[in-house]
Amino acid sequence: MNTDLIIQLAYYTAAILFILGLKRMSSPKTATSGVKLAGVGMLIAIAATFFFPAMHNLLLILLAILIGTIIAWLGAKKVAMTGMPEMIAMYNGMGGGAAAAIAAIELFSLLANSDAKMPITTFALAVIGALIGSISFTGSILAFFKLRDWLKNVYFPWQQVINLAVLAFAITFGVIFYFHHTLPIFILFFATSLLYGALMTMSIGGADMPVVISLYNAFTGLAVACEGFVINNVAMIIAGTIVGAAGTLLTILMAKAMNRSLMNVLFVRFDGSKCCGTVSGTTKSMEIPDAAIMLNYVTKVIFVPGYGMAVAQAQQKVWELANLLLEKGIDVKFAIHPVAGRMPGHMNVLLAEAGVPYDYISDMDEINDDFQNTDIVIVIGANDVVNPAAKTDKTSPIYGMPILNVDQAKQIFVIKRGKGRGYAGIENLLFFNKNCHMVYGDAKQVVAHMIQTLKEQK
Ligand code: TAP
Repeated sequence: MNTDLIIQLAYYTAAILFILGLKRMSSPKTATSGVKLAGVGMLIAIAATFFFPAMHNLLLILLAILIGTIIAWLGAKKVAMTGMPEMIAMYNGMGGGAAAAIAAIELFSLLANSDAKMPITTFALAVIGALIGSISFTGSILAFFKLRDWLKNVYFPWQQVINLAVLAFAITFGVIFYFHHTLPIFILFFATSLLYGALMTMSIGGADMPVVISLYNAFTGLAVACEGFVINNVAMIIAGTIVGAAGTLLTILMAKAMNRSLMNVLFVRFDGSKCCGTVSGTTKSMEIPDAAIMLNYVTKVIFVPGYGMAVAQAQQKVWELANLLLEKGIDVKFAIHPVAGRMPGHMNVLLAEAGVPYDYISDMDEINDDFQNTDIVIVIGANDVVNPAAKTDKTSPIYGMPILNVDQAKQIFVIKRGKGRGYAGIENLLFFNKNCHMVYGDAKQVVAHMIQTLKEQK
Protein backbone atom coordinates (compact mmCIF):
# COMPACT_ATOMS: atom_id res chain seq x y z
CA MET A 1 0.00 0.00 0.00
CA ASN A 2 1.42 3.39 -0.86
CA THR A 3 1.93 6.07 1.79
CA ASP A 4 -0.64 8.45 0.35
CA LEU A 5 -3.35 5.79 0.59
CA ILE A 6 -2.42 5.07 4.22
CA ILE A 7 -2.62 8.80 5.05
CA GLN A 8 -5.99 9.22 3.35
CA LEU A 9 -7.40 6.10 5.05
CA ALA A 10 -6.18 7.37 8.40
CA TYR A 11 -7.78 10.76 7.76
CA TYR A 12 -11.13 9.21 6.85
CA THR A 13 -10.97 6.97 9.93
CA ALA A 14 -10.30 10.06 12.03
CA ALA A 15 -13.22 11.89 10.39
CA ILE A 16 -15.59 8.97 11.11
CA LEU A 17 -14.43 8.95 14.75
CA PHE A 18 -15.04 12.73 14.97
CA ILE A 19 -18.61 12.28 13.68
CA LEU A 20 -19.36 9.32 15.98
CA GLY A 21 -17.77 11.19 18.89
CA LEU A 22 -19.88 14.28 18.27
CA LYS A 23 -23.01 12.17 18.01
CA ARG A 24 -22.27 10.61 21.40
CA MET A 25 -21.57 14.02 22.92
CA SER A 26 -25.21 15.00 22.37
CA SER A 27 -26.35 12.99 25.42
CA PRO A 28 -24.86 13.22 28.93
CA LYS A 29 -25.01 9.39 29.15
CA THR A 30 -22.65 8.89 26.22
CA ALA A 31 -20.73 12.19 26.25
CA THR A 32 -17.58 10.89 27.98
CA SER A 33 -17.14 8.07 25.47
CA GLY A 34 -17.83 10.61 22.68
CA VAL A 35 -14.97 12.83 23.86
CA LYS A 36 -12.66 9.79 24.02
CA LEU A 37 -13.63 8.66 20.49
CA ALA A 38 -12.98 12.13 19.06
CA GLY A 39 -9.66 12.22 20.96
CA VAL A 40 -8.58 8.91 19.38
CA GLY A 41 -9.58 10.36 15.99
CA MET A 42 -7.37 13.38 16.59
CA LEU A 43 -4.48 11.14 17.61
CA ILE A 44 -4.82 9.12 14.38
CA ALA A 45 -4.97 12.33 12.29
CA ILE A 46 -1.83 13.72 13.95
CA ALA A 47 0.05 10.41 13.58
CA ALA A 48 -0.91 10.17 9.88
CA THR A 49 0.60 13.59 9.21
CA PHE A 50 4.06 12.25 10.07
CA PHE A 51 3.86 9.89 7.07
CA PHE A 52 3.90 12.75 4.54
CA PRO A 53 7.08 12.25 2.49
CA ALA A 54 7.78 16.01 2.46
CA MET A 55 7.57 16.24 6.23
CA HIS A 56 10.64 17.76 7.84
CA ASN A 57 11.54 19.64 11.03
CA LEU A 58 10.31 16.56 12.90
CA LEU A 59 12.14 17.49 16.08
CA LEU A 60 10.55 20.93 16.19
CA ILE A 61 7.10 19.46 15.56
CA LEU A 62 7.51 16.86 18.31
CA LEU A 63 8.73 19.54 20.69
CA ALA A 64 5.70 21.72 19.89
CA ILE A 65 3.35 18.76 20.44
CA LEU A 66 5.05 17.98 23.75
CA ILE A 67 4.80 21.57 25.02
CA GLY A 68 1.16 21.86 23.84
CA THR A 69 0.23 18.53 25.45
CA ILE A 70 1.77 19.43 28.81
CA ILE A 71 0.09 22.86 28.91
CA ALA A 72 -3.31 21.48 27.82
CA TRP A 73 -3.12 18.50 30.20
CA LEU A 74 -2.21 20.61 33.24
CA GLY A 75 -4.72 23.32 32.28
CA ALA A 76 -7.60 20.87 31.82
CA LYS A 77 -6.77 19.06 35.09
CA LYS A 78 -6.70 22.32 37.05
CA VAL A 79 -9.64 24.17 35.53
CA ALA A 80 -12.74 24.55 37.70
CA MET A 81 -16.15 23.92 36.11
CA THR A 82 -16.83 27.66 36.41
CA GLY A 83 -13.67 28.41 34.41
CA MET A 84 -14.66 26.17 31.49
CA PRO A 85 -15.90 28.95 29.17
CA GLU A 86 -12.53 30.74 29.49
CA MET A 87 -10.68 27.55 28.66
CA ILE A 88 -12.90 26.93 25.64
CA ALA A 89 -12.32 30.54 24.51
CA MET A 90 -8.55 30.07 24.75
CA TYR A 91 -8.49 26.74 22.84
CA ASN A 92 -10.79 28.25 20.25
CA GLY A 93 -8.45 31.17 19.76
CA MET A 94 -5.52 28.80 19.32
CA GLY A 95 -7.43 26.88 16.61
CA GLY A 96 -8.30 30.10 14.76
CA GLY A 97 -4.71 31.30 15.09
CA ALA A 98 -3.36 28.00 13.76
CA ALA A 99 -5.66 28.20 10.70
CA ALA A 100 -4.58 31.81 10.09
CA ALA A 101 -0.92 30.77 10.44
CA ILE A 102 -1.35 28.08 7.74
CA ALA A 103 -2.91 30.72 5.49
CA ALA A 104 -0.07 33.14 6.24
CA ILE A 105 2.53 30.55 5.17
CA GLU A 106 0.64 29.73 1.96
CA LEU A 107 0.12 33.39 1.07
CA PHE A 108 3.69 34.28 2.01
CA SER A 109 4.94 31.67 -0.46
CA LEU A 110 3.44 33.87 -3.22
CA LEU A 111 5.53 36.75 -1.92
CA ALA A 112 8.73 34.79 -1.50
CA ASN A 113 8.58 33.16 -4.90
CA SER A 114 7.56 35.42 -7.77
CA ASP A 115 6.97 32.35 -10.02
CA ALA A 116 4.55 30.77 -7.56
CA LYS A 117 0.96 30.62 -8.79
CA MET A 118 -2.24 29.91 -6.87
CA PRO A 119 -5.61 29.28 -8.55
CA ILE A 120 -8.13 32.01 -7.69
CA THR A 121 -10.43 29.66 -5.72
CA THR A 122 -7.52 28.41 -3.60
CA PHE A 123 -6.39 32.00 -3.07
CA ALA A 124 -9.92 33.07 -2.09
CA LEU A 125 -10.22 30.19 0.41
CA ALA A 126 -6.79 31.00 1.87
CA VAL A 127 -7.78 34.65 2.35
CA ILE A 128 -11.25 33.84 3.75
CA GLY A 129 -9.73 31.28 6.17
CA ALA A 130 -7.05 33.78 7.19
CA LEU A 131 -9.64 36.49 7.82
CA ILE A 132 -12.01 34.28 9.82
CA GLY A 133 -9.17 32.54 11.70
CA SER A 134 -7.59 35.88 12.65
CA ILE A 135 -10.92 37.26 13.87
CA SER A 136 -11.47 34.13 15.94
CA PHE A 137 -7.91 34.33 17.32
CA THR A 138 -7.99 37.89 18.70
CA GLY A 139 -11.73 37.76 19.45
CA SER A 140 -11.40 34.59 21.55
CA ILE A 141 -8.34 35.89 23.41
CA LEU A 142 -10.21 39.08 24.29
CA ALA A 143 -13.20 36.97 25.36
CA PHE A 144 -10.83 35.03 27.65
CA PHE A 145 -9.59 38.27 29.26
CA LYS A 146 -13.14 39.55 29.69
CA LEU A 147 -14.39 36.32 31.26
CA ARG A 148 -11.45 36.49 33.66
CA ASP A 149 -12.54 40.05 34.48
CA TRP A 150 -9.13 41.34 33.38
CA LEU A 151 -10.78 43.59 30.82
CA LYS A 152 -13.94 45.68 30.90
CA ASN A 153 -16.26 46.46 28.00
CA VAL A 154 -14.97 49.28 25.81
CA TYR A 155 -17.36 51.70 24.12
CA PHE A 156 -16.50 54.67 21.89
CA PRO A 157 -18.44 56.91 19.48
CA TRP A 158 -19.22 55.52 16.03
CA GLN A 159 -18.08 52.13 17.28
CA GLN A 160 -20.05 49.93 14.86
CA VAL A 161 -19.19 52.16 11.88
CA ILE A 162 -15.47 52.09 12.73
CA ASN A 163 -15.60 48.32 13.28
CA LEU A 164 -17.25 47.76 9.89
CA ALA A 165 -14.73 50.09 8.23
CA VAL A 166 -11.85 48.00 9.64
CA LEU A 167 -13.54 44.82 8.34
CA ALA A 168 -14.00 46.45 4.93
CA PHE A 169 -10.28 47.41 4.89
CA ALA A 170 -9.28 43.83 5.77
CA ILE A 171 -11.37 42.42 2.89
CA THR A 172 -10.01 45.08 0.50
CA PHE A 173 -6.38 44.33 1.43
CA GLY A 174 -7.11 40.62 0.90
CA VAL A 175 -8.41 41.34 -2.60
CA ILE A 176 -5.53 43.71 -3.44
CA PHE A 177 -3.02 41.06 -2.38
CA TYR A 178 -4.25 38.84 -5.24
CA PHE A 179 -3.06 41.44 -7.73
CA HIS A 180 -0.06 42.83 -5.83
CA HIS A 181 1.93 40.33 -3.83
CA THR A 182 3.68 42.88 -1.64
CA LEU A 183 4.78 42.68 1.98
CA PRO A 184 2.99 45.89 3.12
CA ILE A 185 -0.36 44.63 1.76
CA PHE A 186 0.26 41.23 3.36
CA ILE A 187 0.95 42.87 6.74
CA LEU A 188 -1.99 45.29 6.42
CA PHE A 189 -4.35 42.41 5.59
CA PHE A 190 -3.40 40.41 8.67
CA ALA A 191 -3.20 43.47 10.94
CA THR A 192 -6.71 44.67 10.04
CA SER A 193 -8.14 41.13 10.29
CA LEU A 194 -6.65 40.65 13.78
CA LEU A 195 -7.76 44.14 14.80
CA TYR A 196 -11.34 43.48 13.70
CA GLY A 197 -11.54 40.37 15.94
CA ALA A 198 -10.51 42.49 18.94
CA LEU A 199 -12.83 45.38 18.04
CA MET A 200 -15.79 43.06 17.51
CA THR A 201 -15.44 41.58 21.02
CA MET A 202 -14.66 44.80 22.88
CA SER A 203 -18.22 45.98 23.29
CA ILE A 204 -19.87 42.59 23.79
CA GLY A 205 -20.43 41.71 27.39
CA GLY A 206 -22.90 40.56 29.97
CA ALA A 207 -24.89 37.48 29.24
CA ASP A 208 -23.79 37.45 25.61
CA MET A 209 -20.18 36.34 25.99
CA PRO A 210 -20.74 32.54 25.87
CA VAL A 211 -22.79 32.98 22.69
CA VAL A 212 -19.91 34.89 21.14
CA ILE A 213 -17.45 32.17 22.17
CA SER A 214 -19.66 29.61 20.47
CA LEU A 215 -19.72 31.84 17.36
CA TYR A 216 -15.92 32.00 17.35
CA ASN A 217 -15.91 28.23 17.69
CA ALA A 218 -17.90 28.08 14.45
CA PHE A 219 -15.50 30.60 12.87
CA THR A 220 -12.49 28.49 13.84
CA GLY A 221 -14.10 25.42 12.26
CA LEU A 222 -14.78 27.30 9.03
CA ALA A 223 -11.26 28.73 8.93
CA VAL A 224 -9.78 25.24 9.41
CA ALA A 225 -12.03 23.83 6.65
CA CYS A 226 -10.97 26.62 4.24
CA GLU A 227 -7.27 25.99 4.92
CA GLY A 228 -7.92 22.24 4.56
CA PHE A 229 -8.94 22.96 0.96
CA VAL A 230 -5.87 25.13 0.45
CA ILE A 231 -3.38 22.48 1.57
CA ASN A 232 -5.55 19.60 0.35
CA ASN A 233 -6.02 17.98 3.76
CA VAL A 234 -9.16 15.84 4.04
CA ALA A 235 -9.09 15.58 7.85
CA MET A 236 -9.00 19.37 8.20
CA ILE A 237 -11.85 19.82 5.72
CA ILE A 238 -14.12 17.31 7.48
CA ALA A 239 -13.22 18.26 11.05
CA GLY A 240 -13.44 21.97 10.25
CA THR A 241 -16.84 21.58 8.62
CA ILE A 242 -18.16 19.56 11.57
CA VAL A 243 -16.92 22.14 14.08
CA GLY A 244 -18.26 24.98 11.91
CA ALA A 245 -21.72 23.39 11.63
CA ALA A 246 -21.90 22.34 15.30
CA GLY A 247 -20.70 25.77 16.47
CA THR A 248 -23.24 27.55 14.26
CA LEU A 249 -26.12 25.39 15.53
CA LEU A 250 -25.04 25.84 19.15
CA THR A 251 -24.79 29.61 18.68
CA ILE A 252 -28.31 29.75 17.26
CA LEU A 253 -29.71 27.51 20.02
CA MET A 254 -28.06 29.56 22.78
CA ALA A 255 -29.21 32.87 21.32
CA LYS A 256 -32.72 31.42 21.04
CA ALA A 257 -32.70 30.15 24.64
CA MET A 258 -31.76 33.69 25.78
CA ASN A 259 -34.28 35.21 23.37
CA ARG A 260 -31.57 37.25 21.66
CA SER A 261 -30.99 37.39 17.93
CA LEU A 262 -27.39 36.98 16.80
CA MET A 263 -27.41 40.52 15.37
CA ASN A 264 -28.63 41.76 18.72
CA VAL A 265 -25.87 39.87 20.52
CA LEU A 266 -23.18 41.28 18.23
CA PHE A 267 -24.30 44.84 17.75
CA VAL A 268 -26.58 45.91 20.62
CA ARG A 269 -25.16 46.85 24.00
CA PHE A 270 -26.48 44.60 26.78
CA ASP A 271 -26.84 46.66 29.93
CA GLY A 272 -28.97 45.21 32.70
CA SER A 273 -28.37 48.15 35.02
CA LYS A 274 -30.34 50.56 32.83
CA CYS A 275 -33.66 48.83 32.58
CA CYS A 276 -36.77 47.50 34.06
CA GLY A 277 -39.66 48.88 36.05
CA THR A 278 -39.32 49.32 39.81
CA VAL A 279 -40.15 46.33 41.95
CA SER A 280 -42.62 46.82 44.76
CA GLY A 281 -42.77 44.71 47.90
CA THR A 282 -40.14 43.06 50.02
CA THR A 283 -38.44 39.74 50.12
CA LYS A 284 -38.94 37.32 53.02
CA SER A 285 -36.18 35.19 54.45
CA MET A 286 -36.37 31.87 56.28
CA GLU A 287 -33.94 30.20 58.67
CA ILE A 288 -32.25 27.08 57.30
CA PRO A 289 -33.66 24.61 59.92
CA ASP A 290 -37.20 25.94 59.35
CA ALA A 291 -36.88 25.39 55.60
CA ALA A 292 -35.53 21.88 56.20
CA ILE A 293 -38.38 20.95 58.56
CA MET A 294 -40.98 22.01 56.00
CA LEU A 295 -39.58 19.39 53.64
CA ASN A 296 -41.07 16.72 55.93
CA TYR A 297 -44.60 17.65 54.97
CA VAL A 298 -44.54 17.55 51.18
CA THR A 299 -45.03 15.00 48.43
CA LYS A 300 -43.24 16.65 45.54
CA VAL A 301 -40.00 18.69 45.38
CA ILE A 302 -38.18 20.11 42.36
CA PHE A 303 -34.57 21.28 42.60
CA VAL A 304 -33.55 24.07 40.23
CA PRO A 305 -29.77 24.37 40.03
CA GLY A 306 -28.03 27.45 38.62
CA TYR A 307 -24.66 29.12 38.39
CA GLY A 308 -24.44 29.54 42.20
CA MET A 309 -24.49 25.75 42.66
CA ALA A 310 -21.44 25.55 40.39
CA VAL A 311 -19.68 28.33 42.34
CA ALA A 312 -20.40 26.62 45.65
CA GLN A 313 -19.65 23.14 44.26
CA ALA A 314 -22.80 22.07 46.08
CA GLN A 315 -23.90 19.33 43.67
CA GLN A 316 -22.85 16.39 45.92
CA LYS A 317 -24.65 17.87 48.92
CA VAL A 318 -27.75 18.60 46.85
CA TRP A 319 -27.90 14.97 45.71
CA GLU A 320 -27.44 13.86 49.33
CA LEU A 321 -30.42 16.03 50.34
CA ALA A 322 -32.46 14.68 47.41
CA ASN A 323 -31.67 11.13 48.59
CA LEU A 324 -32.95 11.92 52.08
CA LEU A 325 -36.21 13.14 50.54
CA LEU A 326 -36.45 10.08 48.29
CA GLU A 327 -36.06 7.87 51.38
CA LYS A 328 -39.09 9.66 52.82
CA GLY A 329 -41.08 8.71 49.70
CA ILE A 330 -41.08 12.25 48.32
CA ASP A 331 -41.18 12.66 44.55
CA VAL A 332 -37.94 14.45 43.58
CA LYS A 333 -36.92 15.98 40.25
CA PHE A 334 -34.18 18.28 38.95
CA ALA A 335 -35.20 20.94 36.41
CA ILE A 336 -32.54 22.20 34.03
CA HIS A 337 -32.81 25.40 32.02
CA PRO A 338 -30.85 25.31 28.72
CA VAL A 339 -28.68 28.31 29.70
CA ALA A 340 -28.41 27.72 33.46
CA GLY A 341 -24.80 28.22 34.52
CA ARG A 342 -22.22 29.55 32.13
CA MET A 343 -22.03 27.03 29.33
CA PRO A 344 -24.33 24.61 27.53
CA GLY A 345 -24.94 21.49 29.61
CA HIS A 346 -23.20 23.05 32.65
CA MET A 347 -25.78 21.77 35.14
CA ASN A 348 -26.07 18.35 33.47
CA VAL A 349 -22.31 17.88 33.88
CA LEU A 350 -22.37 18.88 37.56
CA LEU A 351 -25.32 16.63 38.39
CA ALA A 352 -23.75 13.74 36.48
CA GLU A 353 -20.53 14.34 38.45
CA ALA A 354 -22.54 14.04 41.68
CA GLY A 355 -24.08 10.77 40.45
CA VAL A 356 -27.66 11.98 39.95
CA PRO A 357 -29.33 9.38 37.67
CA TYR A 358 -30.61 10.82 34.37
CA ASP A 359 -34.19 9.72 35.16
CA TYR A 360 -34.40 12.40 37.84
CA ILE A 361 -33.29 15.19 35.49
CA SER A 362 -35.75 16.99 33.21
CA ASP A 363 -35.29 19.68 30.59
CA MET A 364 -37.30 22.88 30.77
CA ASP A 365 -39.87 21.85 28.17
CA GLU A 366 -40.45 18.49 29.88
CA ILE A 367 -40.96 19.86 33.38
CA ASN A 368 -42.42 23.34 32.99
CA ASP A 369 -46.03 22.18 33.42
CA ASP A 370 -45.15 20.29 36.61
CA PHE A 371 -44.28 23.33 38.74
CA GLN A 372 -47.92 24.19 39.40
CA ASN A 373 -48.37 20.77 41.09
CA THR A 374 -45.19 21.00 43.12
CA ASP A 375 -45.17 21.61 46.86
CA ILE A 376 -41.69 23.06 47.18
CA VAL A 377 -39.18 24.21 44.59
CA ILE A 378 -35.64 24.63 45.88
CA VAL A 379 -33.70 27.09 43.74
CA ILE A 380 -29.98 26.61 44.29
CA GLY A 381 -27.96 29.57 43.03
CA ALA A 382 -30.19 30.13 40.00
CA ASN A 383 -31.44 33.61 39.25
CA ASP A 384 -32.06 34.81 35.67
CA VAL A 385 -33.43 31.47 34.51
CA VAL A 386 -36.27 31.67 37.06
CA ASN A 387 -37.01 35.40 36.73
CA PRO A 388 -40.69 35.97 35.83
CA ALA A 389 -39.69 39.42 34.45
CA ALA A 390 -38.88 37.46 31.30
CA LYS A 391 -42.64 36.90 30.95
CA THR A 392 -44.05 40.15 32.29
CA ASP A 393 -41.63 43.08 32.00
CA LYS A 394 -41.31 44.30 28.42
CA THR A 395 -38.46 46.65 29.39
CA SER A 396 -36.35 43.81 30.77
CA PRO A 397 -33.34 42.69 28.69
CA ILE A 398 -34.40 39.09 29.28
CA TYR A 399 -38.03 39.74 28.21
CA GLY A 400 -39.16 36.84 26.01
CA MET A 401 -36.48 34.43 27.27
CA PRO A 402 -38.20 31.13 28.15
CA ILE A 403 -37.84 30.54 31.90
CA LEU A 404 -38.59 27.74 34.32
CA ASN A 405 -42.12 28.31 35.73
CA VAL A 406 -40.87 28.19 39.31
CA ASP A 407 -43.23 31.03 40.30
CA GLN A 408 -46.19 28.67 39.83
CA ALA A 409 -45.12 26.30 42.63
CA LYS A 410 -46.93 26.32 45.98
CA GLN A 411 -43.77 27.26 47.89
CA ILE A 412 -40.32 28.37 46.75
CA PHE A 413 -37.02 28.37 48.65
CA VAL A 414 -34.23 30.36 47.02
CA ILE A 415 -30.76 29.54 48.29
CA LYS A 416 -28.25 32.31 47.58
CA ARG A 417 -25.61 34.22 49.52
CA GLY A 418 -27.23 37.66 49.55
CA LYS A 419 -28.67 40.29 47.24
CA GLY A 420 -26.32 39.46 44.35
CA ARG A 421 -27.86 39.71 40.90
CA GLY A 422 -27.63 37.13 38.16
CA TYR A 423 -25.56 37.34 34.99
CA ALA A 424 -28.02 39.73 33.34
CA GLY A 425 -27.56 42.15 36.26
CA ILE A 426 -31.29 42.68 36.89
CA GLU A 427 -33.63 42.37 39.84
CA ASN A 428 -35.53 39.08 40.14
CA LEU A 429 -39.30 39.46 40.54
CA LEU A 430 -39.58 35.90 41.86
CA PHE A 431 -37.88 36.86 45.11
CA PHE A 432 -40.77 39.27 45.88
CA ASN A 433 -43.49 36.65 45.35
CA LYS A 434 -45.64 35.91 48.40
CA ASN A 435 -44.89 32.17 48.10
CA CYS A 436 -41.11 32.72 47.94
CA HIS A 437 -38.63 32.59 50.83
CA MET A 438 -34.95 33.42 50.66
CA VAL A 439 -32.66 31.00 52.50
CA TYR A 440 -29.43 32.95 52.66
CA GLY A 441 -25.96 31.41 52.63
CA ASP A 442 -23.45 29.62 50.49
CA ALA A 443 -25.32 26.85 48.64
CA LYS A 444 -23.08 24.04 49.91
CA GLN A 445 -23.27 25.16 53.53
CA VAL A 446 -27.03 25.77 53.44
CA VAL A 447 -27.76 22.36 51.94
CA ALA A 448 -25.36 20.67 54.40
CA HIS A 449 -27.20 22.39 57.25
CA MET A 450 -30.57 21.22 55.86
CA ILE A 451 -29.27 17.64 55.68
CA GLN A 452 -28.03 17.85 59.26
CA THR A 453 -31.41 19.15 60.46
CA LEU A 454 -33.32 16.38 58.67
CA LYS A 455 -30.96 13.71 60.00
CA GLU A 456 -31.24 14.99 63.56
CA GLN A 457 -35.02 14.66 63.33
CA LYS A 458 -34.91 10.98 62.44
P1 TAP B 1 -27.32 33.62 37.39
O1 TAP B 1 -28.50 34.34 36.88
O2 TAP B 1 -25.99 34.05 36.91
O3 TAP B 1 -27.38 33.75 39.00
C1 TAP B 1 -26.48 33.09 39.81
C2 TAP B 1 -26.83 33.39 41.24
O4 TAP B 1 -26.06 32.51 42.04
C3 TAP B 1 -26.53 34.79 41.67
O5 TAP B 1 -27.71 35.53 41.83
C4 TAP B 1 -25.75 34.63 42.99
O6 TAP B 1 -26.38 35.40 44.01
C5 TAP B 1 -25.85 33.14 43.30
N1 TAP B 1 -24.62 32.58 43.84
C6 TAP B 1 -23.35 32.81 43.48
N2 TAP B 1 -22.51 32.12 44.24
C7 TAP B 1 -23.25 31.41 45.11
C8 TAP B 1 -22.95 30.50 46.15
N3 TAP B 1 -21.69 30.17 46.48
N4 TAP B 1 -23.96 29.96 46.84
C9 TAP B 1 -25.25 30.29 46.55
N5 TAP B 1 -25.59 31.14 45.58
C10 TAP B 1 -24.61 31.70 44.85
O7 TAP B 1 -27.41 32.07 37.15
P2 TAP B 1 -28.45 31.22 36.29
O8 TAP B 1 -29.83 31.38 36.82
O9 TAP B 1 -27.85 29.86 36.21
O10 TAP B 1 -28.49 31.92 34.88
C11 TAP B 1 -27.41 31.83 33.95
C12 TAP B 1 -27.17 33.17 33.30
O11 TAP B 1 -26.01 33.07 32.46
C13 TAP B 1 -28.32 33.60 32.40
O12 TAP B 1 -28.44 35.00 32.41
C14 TAP B 1 -27.86 33.14 31.04
O13 TAP B 1 -28.44 33.86 29.99
C15 TAP B 1 -26.38 33.44 31.16
N6 TAP B 1 -25.68 32.68 30.15
C16 TAP B 1 -25.61 31.33 30.23
C17 TAP B 1 -25.08 30.63 29.19
C18 TAP B 1 -25.07 29.16 29.21
S1 TAP B 1 -24.82 28.41 27.85
N7 TAP B 1 -25.29 28.51 30.32
C19 TAP B 1 -24.59 31.28 28.08
C20 TAP B 1 -24.66 32.66 28.05
C21 TAP B 1 -25.20 33.35 29.11
P3 TAP B 1 -25.55 35.82 45.32
O14 TAP B 1 -24.38 36.59 44.84
O15 TAP B 1 -26.51 36.65 46.11
O16 TAP B 1 -25.15 34.57 46.02
